Amino acid sequence: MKNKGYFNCKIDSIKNVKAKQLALLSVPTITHYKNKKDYCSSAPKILRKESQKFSKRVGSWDFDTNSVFLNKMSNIIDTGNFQLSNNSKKDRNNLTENINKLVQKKNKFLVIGGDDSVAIPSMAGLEPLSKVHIVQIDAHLDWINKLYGEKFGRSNVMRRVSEMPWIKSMTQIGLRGMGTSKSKDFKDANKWGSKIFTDQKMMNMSAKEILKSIPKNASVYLTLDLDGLNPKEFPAVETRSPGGPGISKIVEIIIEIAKNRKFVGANIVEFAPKKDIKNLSLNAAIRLIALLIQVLNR
Ligand SMILES: [Mn+2]
Repeated sequence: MKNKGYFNCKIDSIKNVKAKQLALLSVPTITHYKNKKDYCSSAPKILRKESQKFSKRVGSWDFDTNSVFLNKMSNIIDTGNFQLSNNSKKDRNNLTENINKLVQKKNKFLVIGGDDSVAIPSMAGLEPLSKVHIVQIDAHLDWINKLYGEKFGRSNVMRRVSEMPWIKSMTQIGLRGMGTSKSKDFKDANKWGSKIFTDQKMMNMSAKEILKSIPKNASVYLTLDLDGLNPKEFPAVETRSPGGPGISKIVEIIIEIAKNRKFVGANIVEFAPKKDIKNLSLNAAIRLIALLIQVLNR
């Protein structure tokens, strides 16, 4: 029997993705910090398998998007598991090249990680768009230049992205407590022009208000680090940061972006399956992936 993809969609090579189709990419962690263990490379396979249990819901009413769930199923292509060599630079370039080709063909895409380091080569692939706004949801700033001798790891994401000429602006949502960022990192983010909505700042803000930070004529890409969510709703992350936006807030933000901006793609990263509690996060991740597929597949 032929293998099935997310929600039982078709699996095909990334080279065969046709015009206007939505491409799903499953990418294990590419760039590890030295001496840090791998905690989320198993995530894409677990999420795909879980999503297949929901394939019976195809045709159900989706209350998040007010539309029929997976109405245009044939438009969704699961491009299979991204294969890694033992050379992270080569793997990053390979991912970037693949995404660059999709973007050139105007395909929308969703990257399912893997840890947050996967977001760097993904956003590098947005180059053909020339004017991109990044929305990052994360408990952490991720503006560290170099950590444990590495510049392309999960804490370096927004700094690396800020250096890409096609990334013109960014909104960072959900920051709280203290991570590994220093005051210089925060100053640099501000100086660059990042619009920062800390957990405290956004607490009583609607998604519409937050979206005012996003230029109307930009292509919008969402980088969703799941540790940005309240760990009481999403415990399966390596670093649990108490507080933060819940699933409903994230859903609201995604729907607003999809409705009012040019939404071109997203990545969802940092699901650490072993840290889950009674499948709470697994279910939440499926809801978010389903939503992203729904809104990107229009
Ligand atoms: Mn994070």
